[in-house]
Amino acid sequence: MNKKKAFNKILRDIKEIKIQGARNIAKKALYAYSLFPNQKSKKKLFSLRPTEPMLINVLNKMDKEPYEKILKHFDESQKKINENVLKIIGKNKVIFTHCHSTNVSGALIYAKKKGEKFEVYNTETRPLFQGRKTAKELKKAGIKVTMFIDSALGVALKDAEIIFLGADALLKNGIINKIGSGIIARIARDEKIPVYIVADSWKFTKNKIPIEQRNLNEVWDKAPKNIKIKNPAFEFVEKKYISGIVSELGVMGYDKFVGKMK
Ligand code: RUB
Repeated sequence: MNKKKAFNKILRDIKEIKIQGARNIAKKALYAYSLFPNQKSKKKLFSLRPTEPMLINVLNKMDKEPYEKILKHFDESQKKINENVLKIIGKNKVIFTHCHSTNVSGALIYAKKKGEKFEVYNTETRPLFQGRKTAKELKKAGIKVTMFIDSALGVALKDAEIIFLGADALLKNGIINKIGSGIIARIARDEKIPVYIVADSWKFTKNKIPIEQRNLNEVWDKAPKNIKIKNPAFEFVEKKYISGIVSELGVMGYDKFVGKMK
């Protein structure tokens, strides 16, 4: 495939959510940008997924550092995140997660390899069912997984002892992650279940981040006219619901983490 075709394919795959999750999007966008490192392609890549500051951060880094060095960060950071998640899994037997996050799945698979004994409850994550991706990945690694429909998450959380959620954006006063994360965090607070955000610090931004609204057909294809549909892909979770953030920088309270980002 020639460079132009490869660039356009990445653009399309990101736009059509064939490439999903903050980290995968940032990695692929970084590669696309390495093919055409100019302002025009940067602008195009920035416009694809408005709720993904990691994409913006890595492309901006490319103006100062070589591609290979930035690329290395993803794996090096994941290794540290894995070790940090291992520190807090403890004796928790039932771990709850939502959607598909490479930061979360990677850390759980690592913990399993290290001999930790736990099982995972997860939600299917309509309308695009990213929960199935998580379930398949974890199952393949030998982790017992139980999947729930999204509206059963109140029931699923009754058994959960710890919650790991990924993040698309880390902001000063909280995080943005897949739609559903907000209600999970609120139930968790009522039920006194700790919520940890497992995320690379390069997802942090001081900018205002819009919530991406996705195609309405995802919710109801050929819906009757005059029915209004909304399809927000993500939502904000205030820091008061977050027990800690697990990044490559360690496990810390939210304010301490933000302090390190200054
Ligand atoms: C994915 C999602 C993930 C974060 C973190 O949403 O919300 O939790 O992006 O993922 P979508 P990662 O599937 O709609 O992109 O840890 O892989 O960066």
